[in-house]
Amino acid sequence: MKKKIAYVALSADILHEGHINILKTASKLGNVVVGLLTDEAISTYKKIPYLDFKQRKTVIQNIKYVTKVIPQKTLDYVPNLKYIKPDFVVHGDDWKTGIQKKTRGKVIKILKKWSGKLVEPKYTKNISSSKIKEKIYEAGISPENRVSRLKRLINVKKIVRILESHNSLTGLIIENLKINKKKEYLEFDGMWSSSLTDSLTRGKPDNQAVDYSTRISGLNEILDVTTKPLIFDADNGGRLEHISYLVKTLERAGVSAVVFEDKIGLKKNSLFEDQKKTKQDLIKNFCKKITKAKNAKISDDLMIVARIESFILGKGLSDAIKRAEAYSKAGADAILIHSKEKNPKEIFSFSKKFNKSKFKKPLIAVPSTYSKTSETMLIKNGFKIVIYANHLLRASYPAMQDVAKKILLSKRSFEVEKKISPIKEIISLIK
Ligand code: SPV
Ligand code: MG
Repeated sequence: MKKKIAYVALSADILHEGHINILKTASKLGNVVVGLLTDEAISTYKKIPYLDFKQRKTVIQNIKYVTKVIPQKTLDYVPNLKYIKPDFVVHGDDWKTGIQKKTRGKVIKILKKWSGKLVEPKYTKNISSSKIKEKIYEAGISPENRVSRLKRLINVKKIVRILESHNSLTGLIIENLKINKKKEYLEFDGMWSSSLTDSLTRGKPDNQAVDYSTRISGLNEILDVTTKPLIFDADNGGRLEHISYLVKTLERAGVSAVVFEDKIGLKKNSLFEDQKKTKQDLIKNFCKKITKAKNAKISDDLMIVARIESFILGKGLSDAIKRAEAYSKAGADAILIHSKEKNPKEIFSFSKKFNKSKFKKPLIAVPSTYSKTSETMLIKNGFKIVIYANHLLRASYPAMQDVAKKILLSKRSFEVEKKISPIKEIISLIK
């Protein structure tokens, strides 16, 4: 008689005795087929796994209770169950409540079609991958691990969501904010170290008056208390001769991507209307910078990003494309195409063309002025990373100004109490 089949779906990023218990139970019922959740499937409801699909597969298929491993591409079991028609599905009884309740209902319904059975061993108490992961996060992250996370996110997520961080507190907001909205799990994937907000928080203009050493010292403070990847805005990188030192320092700190912009001369923020005095670098010279940066880094995972300012300077699409292809050939791992228009027309015309090029690389958008453009639209138009480049600073400035004004006018602080964090909350914000 043909041996029965028992199906078990697993993420299996961090294995513990709970998993083994499930697999052992399943193996007593028949041949165990593991539906191993793909990185993409996992990223729809929690952080991407530490180990990628291939690594997790190697571990699982070598467990003695397992007969076969197949990918499960969605959280929903139904497509795989329809395909395999297992006699049993085995899952810990913890999913009877909480977010997995619906998935469980669907499993029961589909199993009925071929008289399959759901077997639910008692959940192993006091052990869960999430708890182990929390402990790992508390211990921090190695620079190597942080550097590599951005590339993995690009491979797994439809779009990688980055928010500006100008100090440790803003880093912690990005690190910890999680929202479960209906079926969707939402979080920021990483941080943007912005030259604009790094300058403004120090009361200086965004013209490189704040030197790299100062910025890197702030950066290290952010990295001290976070684990998510960080993209560093390096302006134009300074002199060619200095670029390799900058890249090495940033890599050692754990930065995942360094963005160089193709402008020369005294730096002026790209969002100013008047760009008359701003000059763009020669393609040839900027390519040298990219190559220099590429040669300086040690890890394959650190991304060198070329930022194109053609649209900012009123040059057209063909100039932007010509530069993108040259920078990509010179070794850029991604292209940031900047714009200060109110709508995304020009950057979408760029992505349409560049994504057909044989030199195509992942595209980054910075929708500061075209903020009506949604992530869905960016995905549709072929962008892989979105950077919200200045929003936490822009949020805090009017709030602080308002409170300062009110105290001045009221000649006491009672009137602002309702608008600010209660003392009780602020003193215990950092545990
Ligand atoms: C920054 O945030 O510093 C940037 C983006 O470089 S922009 O301000 O638009 O130039
Ligand atoms: Mg900048």
